[in-house]
Amino acid sequence: MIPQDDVRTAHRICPLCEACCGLELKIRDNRVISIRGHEEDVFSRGYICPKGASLKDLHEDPDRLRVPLVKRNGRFEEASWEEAFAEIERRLPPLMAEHGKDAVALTIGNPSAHKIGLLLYFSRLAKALGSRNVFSASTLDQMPKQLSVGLMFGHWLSFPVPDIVRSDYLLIIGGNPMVSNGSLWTVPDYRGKAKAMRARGGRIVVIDPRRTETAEAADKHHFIRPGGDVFFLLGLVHALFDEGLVRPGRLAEHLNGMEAVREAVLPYAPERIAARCAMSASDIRGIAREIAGAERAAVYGRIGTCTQEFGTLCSWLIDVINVLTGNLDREGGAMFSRAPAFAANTLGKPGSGKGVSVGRRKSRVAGAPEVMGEFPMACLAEEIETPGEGQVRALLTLASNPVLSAPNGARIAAALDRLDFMVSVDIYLNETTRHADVILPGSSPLEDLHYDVAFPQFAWRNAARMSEAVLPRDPSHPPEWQILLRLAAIAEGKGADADVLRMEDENFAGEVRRAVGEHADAVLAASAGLDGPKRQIDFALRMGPYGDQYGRRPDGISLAKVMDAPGGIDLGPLQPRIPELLRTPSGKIELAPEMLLADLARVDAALEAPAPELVIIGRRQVRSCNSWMHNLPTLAKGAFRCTALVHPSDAARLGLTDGGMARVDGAGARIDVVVQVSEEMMPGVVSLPHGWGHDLPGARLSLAAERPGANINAVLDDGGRDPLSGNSVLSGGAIAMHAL
Ligand SMILES: Nc1nc2c(c(=O)[nH]1)N[C@H]1C(S)=C(S)[C@@H](COP(=O)(O)OP(=O)(O)OC[C@H]3O[C@@H](n4cnc5c(=O)[nH]c(N)nc54)[C@H](O)[C@@H]3O)O[C@H]1N2
Ligand SMILES: Nc1nc2c(c(=O)[nH]1)N[C@H]1C(S)=C(S)[C@@H](COP(=O)(O)OP(=O)(O)OC[C@H]3O[C@@H](n4cnc5c(=O)[nH]c(N)nc54)[C@H](O)[C@@H]3O)O[C@H]1N2
Ligand code: SF4
Ligand SMILES: [Mo]
Repeated sequence: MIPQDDVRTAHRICPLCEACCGLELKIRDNRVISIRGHEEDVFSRGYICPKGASLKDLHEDPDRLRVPLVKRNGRFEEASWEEAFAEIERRLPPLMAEHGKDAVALTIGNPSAHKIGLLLYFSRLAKALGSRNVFSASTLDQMPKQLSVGLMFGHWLSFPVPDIVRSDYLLIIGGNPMVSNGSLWTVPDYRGKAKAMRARGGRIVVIDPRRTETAEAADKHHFIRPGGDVFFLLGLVHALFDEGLVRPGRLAEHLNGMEAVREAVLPYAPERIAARCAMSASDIRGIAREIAGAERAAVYGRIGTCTQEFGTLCSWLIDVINVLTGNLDREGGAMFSRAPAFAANTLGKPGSGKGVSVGRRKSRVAGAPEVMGEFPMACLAEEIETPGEGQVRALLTLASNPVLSAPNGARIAAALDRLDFMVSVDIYLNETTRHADVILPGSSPLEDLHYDVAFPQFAWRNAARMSEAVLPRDPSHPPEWQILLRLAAIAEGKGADADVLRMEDENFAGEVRRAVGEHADAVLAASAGLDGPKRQIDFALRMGPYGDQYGRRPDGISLAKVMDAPGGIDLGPLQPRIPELLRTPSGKIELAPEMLLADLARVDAALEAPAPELVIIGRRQVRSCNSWMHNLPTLAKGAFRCTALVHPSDAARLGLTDGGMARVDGAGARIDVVVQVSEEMMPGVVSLPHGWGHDLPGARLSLAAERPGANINAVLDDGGRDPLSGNSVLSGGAIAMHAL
């Protein structure tokens, strides 16, 4: 029996995926004894998945870096923070002085969205660097959706999400929330919500080249040829017009471009495009009728619809269907959250705004347009390799592992070796950071306070929650926000020992003055005693849509009130927000943005593209997260998971056996995989999870290296991109396969 009197309870929002579950931790002597779902959490209500419990393993992982590493004579040596920053100061500013600011590139990876210090401060660092060469996981993920909602609704983060708790019909395309726990849709316990929806008589339909866990738990599943979604969606929209099913209802007065959409989809009768997406015309028309006929319906698409050649068009068409059927912004349809802080669609003048623009710059080598201030991640290697004015010679990576996460990692790895200087802010010595000259360790999530900046902006319900650090931090280890500020100070020539806290005070004061003008002194006085992220969170909450406005709305919220509420503050179900949410210059929903209509020419050209005999797609798994959680014992145990799922007919044709090894050839490279024969697959399609391939020399991931798995991205072509968003094509690459 563990004596209970010295056990304390702490709460923490899980930073490992977009579901943002509230966790309850039991702690004794500053060691975690157990982690479970926090029943009182107003948002996640006790839900937890196996990854949440792995935060203990992550905290205790002996391979997790705790002190900086500096490479000397080709070998990493432990260094003090002073030594590490001194090394960066010795090498970075001279390089910037000699080669210009664009010579330093910045990559930002997925965990940055889940770490307040990284998320709130990377833009400070990017500004200090002043380089046009910024790359992030967004162009391996959701950039197409950001571009489409930006063009339609006026802001990059105005994603509509299914109002699943009141919906009657849900069409899920290329997403597997049962495993991923939702994405661009913060929805803990999708399983429970889907079950409740079906128990109410609601219907869930899934479109996916694999019969996924989500499909298993749905009413109907249709296979689709990978990359065929744009044809399917155009066919759906065509059918809605063709069969007189267009009824935007109250949205009609807030729309621009309905007629242009009708004309644009005329050529895409389901009968014409059906073969291209490997669905039947009658199924496509049937789905159109079901959506239109349902009382309240929502269409939702995720990774499968983004990581393809027509990612932006797919993302757009999904919301076009939500609009045309009157389901956008209505209860039970696809609705917008109203986040308590940091949401641009709650700030400024309601109802219109500047909208979004793209292509203000072009990448130097490929001429790829900037989107949201970034170039495509798949352009990183060529920017390092190609000599000339503006060549990238130094790189900073923030929680980013492109050697595994981006297509053609071998090329990226070779490019990283050519850099003059590389710094990584990361928690592991892994496939990417092994190339660095200096690694600055980020903190364990348990030692960090947490507030989700992004995810409440597309959540299933409105809420305000905040977590304090659960465990004390080693005082010599700066929090990530201070690491980024110090890097910014070095880039700005203020030196490695600059007073970053004072810089931050000045910065905050400037921000407050810009935001509230004459009231700034009162706000600054009320913020005394807070610093760093906490001060920014308090300001954002108090000036946000539910805020107390520093006393002007006394029943409004503040950071103190949120922290006092066990389990957070519930802010209610989603509410209709159009037109108030719109930030387009017209103040309307732009249903037919010019650049999207123009892109249909590419669709026409691709209509006749023959289907390759065999293609490869990705797959997420419950006990894994992207490229970096394979070193944690509770997740790594059990059956080997990096298997290639192959349909029995393909296995028979290719002579592959269940459990046997096979070689996959694609994009000029090859990987060896373990075969798993599975009826779940669409014939002609192979599924392999991403983020594996932990057998590269020089990494320090002892457990992951025992069963390294194969890297799917090695056999994907880094030239495949959606030209509008710059997003990589990660789905549907042609491969050949034979038994070994
Ligand atoms: N083929 C294929 N490729 C894909 C995908 C796919 O579906 N198929 N998915 C893509 C998607 S959606 C994404 S988001 C990307 C993700 O790719 P990345 O952006 O590279 O993100 P991760 O793989 O999660 O790697 C995260 C890095 O952050 C480090 N890290 C983890 N926690 C912390 C922390 O708290 N602080 C710091 N400083 N560092 C930390 C890890 O050690 C690791 O180096 O992969 C993409 N790649
Ligand atoms: N357990 C776990 N959870 C995660 C992650 C993880 O690695 N593990 N990663 C997190 C991240 S970074 C993200 S972005 C989200 C992603 O969240 P989801 O998008 O829900 O994740 P996936 O499981 O990759 O689902 C994509 C689905 O698209 C299908 N697909 C592939 N190609 C096509 C196509 O051409 N058309 C169609 N219609 N479908 C296609 C795949 O078979 C797959 O079922 O998950 C997050 N949550
Ligand atoms: S679903 Fe996501 S947020 Fe919830 S416990 Fe699992 S990893 Fe954490
Ligand atoms: Mo992602």
